[in-house]
Amino acid sequence: MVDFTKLEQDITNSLSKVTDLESLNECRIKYLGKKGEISLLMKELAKLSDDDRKRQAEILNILKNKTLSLIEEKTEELNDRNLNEKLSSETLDVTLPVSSSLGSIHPITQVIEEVVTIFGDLDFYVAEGPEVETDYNNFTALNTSEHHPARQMHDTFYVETQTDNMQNVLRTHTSPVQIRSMLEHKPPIRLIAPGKTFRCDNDQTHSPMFHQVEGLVIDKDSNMSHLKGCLEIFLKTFFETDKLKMRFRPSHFPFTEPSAEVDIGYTKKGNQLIIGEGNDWLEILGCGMVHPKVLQNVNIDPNSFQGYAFGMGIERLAMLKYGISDLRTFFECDLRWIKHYGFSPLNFPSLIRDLS
Ligand code: 2U9
Repeated sequence: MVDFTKLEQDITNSLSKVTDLESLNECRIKYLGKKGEISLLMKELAKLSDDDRKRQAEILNILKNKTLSLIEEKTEELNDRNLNEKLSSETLDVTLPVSSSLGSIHPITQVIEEVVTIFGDLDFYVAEGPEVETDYNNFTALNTSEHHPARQMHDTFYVETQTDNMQNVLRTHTSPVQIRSMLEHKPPIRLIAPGKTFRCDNDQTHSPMFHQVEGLVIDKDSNMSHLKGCLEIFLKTFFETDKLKMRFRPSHFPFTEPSAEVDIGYTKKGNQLIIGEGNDWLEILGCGMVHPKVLQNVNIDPNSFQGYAFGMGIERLAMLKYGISDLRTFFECDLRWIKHYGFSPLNFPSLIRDLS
């Protein structure tokens, strides 16, 4: 005769001692698995007389259900305990000091942030656009003729398209952002467009991917003196100097007329460049009054509106301000380089200065 009372005590005892899900499963197998004690007793029922089978089956069913609900209770208890342990071990102590292995800000990001801050103070907003552009937005709308050298294969990355009637390119400058903005918004316009640009060129002084920031102002009476004043404030604030020698040299761009290139004075002290003073000149940016044909291309009447535009390379600004001598190091992802030239994300410099 089976001692059901003892079996029930064994089960309750074993389950009360269980402290983890693995031993709980072992317990379940021991009593309820295919060859478990309760399962085997169930199989033995067939051998009993009708009366004994009925009586023992009833007891076994009660025992089986009791075991199942004890296992369910235990599973819930252990899951709750595991969750609480996990939650308390993952608690974040926000009062702990900042980790010393914090990453740093890449000089390109830093310079873009500085440029955006300065032009933001001058009431410019930031415009963005796609890096894959139509040939029309990148060249045609900007008065760059079919046979302009900038369109040649060796300068431009052409992107394969499904349709033959629309050629796509990787933008060679951020100017198409301004084309899109002028098509979307009526003047007055006052924007800067920072971002990645691409040209099929790769040597010591050229990278196939580089960064530019361009600016555009369109209003009823914007003129060359506004352009000069704006660039002077920008350059003085960016290079953190009130003494800044500047000169405008006549130049040519298809999208501006007249056009100019801007140089700033510098001198060398040992290995260091001192920006602003001295008798030597560094080319820093290009600019001009927006060509009337460009305005016409975006449905702005050149007899009612005029504007100025400028463009500069972010890498060049970073190299001059932070003494980085090799363009290629910007994109080598060398951890030692970024540790040396990178900026603390917690120490963003304020560039707001009183230039009056
Ligand atoms: C529109 C109209 C005019 C943007 C301009 C330059 C001059 C320029 C170069 C500087 C260094 C590019 O990175 S670089 O090689 N850029 O010299 N960019 S005027 O003129 C525009 C832009 C958009 C609609």
